[in-house]
This record gives sequence, C-alpha cells and structure tokens, in this order.
Amino acid sequence: MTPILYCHPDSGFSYKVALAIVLLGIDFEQRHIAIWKPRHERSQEFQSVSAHGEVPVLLIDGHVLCQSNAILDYFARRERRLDGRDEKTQLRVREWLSWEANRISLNVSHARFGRRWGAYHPAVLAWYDRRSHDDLDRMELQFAATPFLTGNDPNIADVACCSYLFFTGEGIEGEGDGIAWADAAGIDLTHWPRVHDWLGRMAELPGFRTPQQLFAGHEAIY
Ligand SMILES: N[C@@H](CCC(=O)N[C@@H](CS)C(=O)NCC(=O)O)C(=O)O
Repeated sequence: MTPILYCHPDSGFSYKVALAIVLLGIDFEQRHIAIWKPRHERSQEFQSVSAHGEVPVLLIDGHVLCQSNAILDYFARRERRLDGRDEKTQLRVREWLSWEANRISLNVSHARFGRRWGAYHPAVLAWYDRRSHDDLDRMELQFAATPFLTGNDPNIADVACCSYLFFTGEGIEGEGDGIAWADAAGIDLTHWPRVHDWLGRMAELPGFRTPQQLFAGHEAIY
C-alpha cells in the first residue's frame, strides 16, 4: 500500500518527513490537514490516526507513525539509507536528531511562527532569535570540520536540521524559490556562510524539492 502522509505546507515538521521520502525516491500520497482549525473540528479520519493531534502522521507498512524525527529514524532503518554507515556514526545521527528536536524545532520554528503568525511579545521573539542564532553557530562549527553533520554523507540528521531553514523567502514578493533562505525566521545566512553552503549541498541532492514545490497543488481537506 502506498504510504500516506498527513501533513501541512506550512509545517517544517511535515517537510522533514516529506523531504526524506522524496530523497529516498519512495512513492507516497499527501493528505493536507486543516491545522489552523481547532483539533476537534478536523476530520475524524485524521483524529483517529493522530495520537498527539499534530502533523506529520505517516501510515506505512501497517504502522501509524507520529513525531517527525521518530519517522525519520524509521525510514533510515527501513531503507538502510540516509543513515550513518557504521554504528558509531548512527549514534551521532541520533544525537543530532535529539539536539534538533529541542533546538531548531523549537527556536527557528518559533522565530518564524512569531514573525508570520504569532503576536509574540518582542522579548519572547528576541529569546527565540538568540537561541536560533546559537543553533546556527553550533552547526557552523560542525561544518568547519565536515560537509554534512556527521561526516561526508547526508543523512536524516541533515534532513531534520535543514527543514525549517528551507522555508524560503516567505512573505517576500518575488523571492519564493530558494533564494532568501530563512528570511522568514529573521535569519540572515550571510552570518553563517558554512550553513548556507550546506543548504546548497542539500538542495543539490537527487530528488530534492523545496517545501513550496513539494506541497504545491493540495488543498487542506482532511
Ligand atoms: N514534535 C512534533 C511537532 C509537530 C507539530 O508541532 N506540528 C504542528 C504543525 S508544525 C501541528 O500539527 N500543529 C497543529 C496542532 O498542534 O494542533 C514532531 O516532531 O512531529
């Protein structure tokens, strides 16, 4: 059965999973959830599969999988691709996934959310900005040593960490396709040139698509 991804085009968590799927070349069906509606107003279909009320949810191999980084881990094990080549590297990959879940997923996502949709107090936004910049510093340090997060090859850790940085040029007229990386989160990547170049390497991987390209043409109906 074709895997089904419940997702939303504004969701970096959804994009992480969708990006891994297209990089792996797996066929899938996307069903876009009306995440801006209250949870109890979303379809019964989605409510019945979503343990935490959030996207993404993936139906695959008879499993109902929730939580983006857990889903990435499933793919790496299932496909034996986008993972470390040896156990030592695989452990580093999971270390970066845990880091990401409490860093980029919190900080960059809220720096973006606060600008696009939230009415955050300026002090709150400044807190997310400061932490986002710390996260970029951390990755910049890593890319001084290796082209991808755990070495010479990309894996699910890179997919997780790049996701929110690819919500490009949102709200910037005429710049929607990979030019103004991370502007929507108030991040000027000229301060993090190695992160910028790593995003370029990710964008060159076979199968890569931006969030806008990947999620285009679907209405939120589920
Ligand atoms: N820790 C979760 C976070 C998922 C998440 O926050 N999803 C948001 C969209 S980006 C969502 O579904 N929001 C709607 C809601 O919580 O009702 C993951 O990694 O999958």
